[in-house]
Amino acid sequence: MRFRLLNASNEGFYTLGFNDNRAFYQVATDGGLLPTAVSLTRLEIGPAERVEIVVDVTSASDFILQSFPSRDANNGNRNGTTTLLTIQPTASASAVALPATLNTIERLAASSAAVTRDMVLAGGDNNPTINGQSMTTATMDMSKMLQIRLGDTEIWHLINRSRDTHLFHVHDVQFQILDRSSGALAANELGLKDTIRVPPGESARIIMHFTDFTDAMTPYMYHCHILEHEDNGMMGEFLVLPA
Ligand SMILES: [Cu+2]
Repeated sequence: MRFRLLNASNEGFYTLGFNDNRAFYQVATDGGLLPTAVSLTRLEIGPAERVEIVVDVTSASDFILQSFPSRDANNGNRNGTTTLLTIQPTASASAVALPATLNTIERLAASSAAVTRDMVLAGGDNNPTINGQSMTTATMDMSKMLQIRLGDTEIWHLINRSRDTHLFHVHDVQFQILDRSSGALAANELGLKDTIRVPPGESARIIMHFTDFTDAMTPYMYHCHILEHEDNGMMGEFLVLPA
């Protein structure tokens, strides 16, 4: 059975798994299917992230999709185990093999980027900033928006200098995660994303290609998807302009 899961919490993280620790497959991220299914027993999902999983529901007895205690102590810490869904298999359930290849995603090379921008995430819960700026309605200023040229590939270097985990979210495009300061990317980070977890003290680079939707008057947003951070100004805007 295939499940589409959205973490719609304002700030809470979920560490998903099953009560009998059965393995399941993650098959998709925010922006669609992964190249191949990834076998897991636990899957962390932050605010606004989406995943799709496939689980074999042939079973002699009921089993439970639950959230386990989170390792993320900074945001929405969940210490307990929470029941999310009890699955009651029926006799007619039968297993089907997953395809070996789910999707073909051409990896964007760092060398293809025309522009690299640093995005320094700093401040506390009440005064979070991106590159020293806190966006409020008073500071919304068309002349200060990032300007992105249609057709360009850009790298954004997300540098977390705060004590919180942030969920950096970009409108308009899906991006690829290029790399992380913490080490090699996990197999389930090789899909298309629009929201990325950046833990405190770490950095990550994302790469994206702007192929459509120019408008000189209507900006897109980028922001932390922890709503308390977003609402306190951890947000910025960009315009996509004709080349
Ligand atoms: Cu944040």
